[in-house]
Amino acid sequence: MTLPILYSFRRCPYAMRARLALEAGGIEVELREVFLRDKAPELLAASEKATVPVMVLDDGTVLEESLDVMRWALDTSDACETLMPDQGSMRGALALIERMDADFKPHLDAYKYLYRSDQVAAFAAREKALPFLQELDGMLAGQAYLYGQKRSVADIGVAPFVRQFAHVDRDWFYAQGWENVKPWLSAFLESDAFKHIMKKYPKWVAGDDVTVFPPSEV
Ligand SMILES: N[C@@H](CCC(=O)N[C@@H](CS)C(=O)NCC(=O)O)C(=O)O
Repeated sequence: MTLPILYSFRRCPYAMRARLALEAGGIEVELREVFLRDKAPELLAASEKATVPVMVLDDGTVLEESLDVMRWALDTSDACETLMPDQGSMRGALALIERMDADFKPHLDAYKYLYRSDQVAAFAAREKALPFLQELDGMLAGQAYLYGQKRSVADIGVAPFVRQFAHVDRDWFYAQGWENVKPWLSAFLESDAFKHIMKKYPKWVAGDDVTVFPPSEV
């Protein structure tokens, strides 16, 4: 049986959420670790835009967006049940992820990329990212996860980006209020699922043995 192929990059938050959704559904794929500065020709042939993650299914279908990989995992496995919010709806949880991509991620990118070269601009971008974090903090009041007391698709879709935001300047991040976001992020970082999907792999080249993801052990 041929497995779907997942082109992935360990540290990419989009690839993380795709891997988390696959892991939640117990879906096995052939993982091909990509180096962004030296992308495999096979990735470039499968996807013109060649961002990660990219998933190539058995029938040749190519999923070029992390959210499409997540939706595919929800549709084809137990992930739909495992990652179903216990408050609100799956649709609402997915909409939160889309809103994060549109309203938070651009400011996160500017903050991260300008941090070393232009702190005034970086801090202005950081300021613009704050309303979304404050919204998350409000959602997490009195509950462990964004949509209740169980992990849902929203948590795995959003947390990798909050991690990236926190890591730009950890001292500053952990000195802020966000009394609900901080424990939520810590629980995510310490979760078995996160450890499982963060296993390190060497760069894939054609001819390598197949790497099956999720790994049987971390
Ligand atoms: N909208 C895409 C964005 C994916 C994305 O931008 N991934 C980054 C890495 S985190 C990437 O591949 N960038 C292209 C590059 O660096 O060449 C998704 O959700 O999958």
